[in-house]
Amino acid sequence: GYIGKKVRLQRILRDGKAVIFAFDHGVEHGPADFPGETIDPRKILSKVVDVVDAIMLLPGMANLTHEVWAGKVPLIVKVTSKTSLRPEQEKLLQSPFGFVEDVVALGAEAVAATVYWGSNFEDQMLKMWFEVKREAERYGLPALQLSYPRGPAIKNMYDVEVVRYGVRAAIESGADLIKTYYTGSTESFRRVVEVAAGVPVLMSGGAKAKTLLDFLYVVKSVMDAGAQGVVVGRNIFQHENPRGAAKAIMAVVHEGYSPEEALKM
Ligand code: FBP
Repeated sequence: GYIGKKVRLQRILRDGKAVIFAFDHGVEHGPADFPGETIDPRKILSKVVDVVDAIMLLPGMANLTHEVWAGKVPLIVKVTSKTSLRPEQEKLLQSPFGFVEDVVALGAEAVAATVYWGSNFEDQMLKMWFEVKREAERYGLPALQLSYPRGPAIKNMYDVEVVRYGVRAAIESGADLIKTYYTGSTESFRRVVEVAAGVPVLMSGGAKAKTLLDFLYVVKSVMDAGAQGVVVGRNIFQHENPRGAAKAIMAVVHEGYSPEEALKM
């Protein structure tokens, strides 16, 4: 095959690490996630596009905001989603939210898709994932898997054994980048990274932490565990200074700054 996938991956992971700004919450959580001026996607994106390594958007938003991001930062387009308006019993399923062709047409460097491992809809989600994967391979696009174990048999989705299972399943299904949950400690996250067999592991940010310093400790911990970076949404765009928050996270991931040093920047 051609080497496009490798070339594009290098644009995202320039020094082998990456901070990706996730901004797909408008569908998954709805407008309630965007307080104050963060309701204007162009405003929030313009504050971080020259700071982070990549941004992850849904297709419509990527198209709408191209004047803000194009030429400034690599784009990752997510092609699965769901609203939280759907019935409870169907919340463990995401639906197709665009095609790999759209991702290429948007000028993106990678495609992203969610898999809820262990959900009642695992079968459907895998069909979606492999469809994305097949197309992505044809175009030389890396595929980021949001590897989220969630389902009736999973008691604690942050449990290290559960997260490890999701990561193992992600590499077995051909993920080129894996986004998964923090397991609560450096030691346990080291075991998560170990199971990825060299495929880059990025921690999923989660709800806004009490303080930025608290969040930077988590970022530091996953980097100490050998992870390749983080995918962060709310801890950046819900912060009073999104640009400052993004810069501090970058300093911990790329420069190995301590959380305290990063905060002082
Ligand atoms: P956050 O850093 O805000 O958690 O963003 C990461 C993310 O995975 C988004 O890509 C996604 O929209 C959201 O979290 C989903 O959150 P959840 O499934 O936990 O409601």
